[in-house]
Amino acid sequence: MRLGFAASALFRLWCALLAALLAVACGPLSQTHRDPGNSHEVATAAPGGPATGEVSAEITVTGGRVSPPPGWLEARRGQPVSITVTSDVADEVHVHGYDRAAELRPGVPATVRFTADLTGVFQVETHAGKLVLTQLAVR
Ligand SMILES: [Cu+2]
Repeated sequence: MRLGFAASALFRLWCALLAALLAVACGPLSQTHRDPGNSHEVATAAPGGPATGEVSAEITVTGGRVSPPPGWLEARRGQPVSITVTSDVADEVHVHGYDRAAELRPGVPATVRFTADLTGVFQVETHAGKLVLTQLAVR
């Protein structure tokens, strides 16, 4: 009896913990949430040149539609990345893994800039609209 109670209390504690973890999984102040994605596909991509210049993307969100349609943004490790997003509604753009975010005001372009020092595939999304803007592949 005693053991059963302890076990169920532990179970409930675990559930609460898990729920808390899930709740913050995509919050603006969340810890890095890295999506491994199809990293093997990236590995088979054609090798790029030296890490020079800036990799940049300009993305527009209008009426819940992403333009250009979500694709890949490829960068070499160490390359500077610049992602500019213009949304017709207030939102937040978030680069997973790098955990960079920028506030989006309606019609005002916002740019997230960082150095691609982590390899992998990272989703770039909006939080309110829950739209995938692009996938950043760093190798
Ligand atoms: Cu996110």
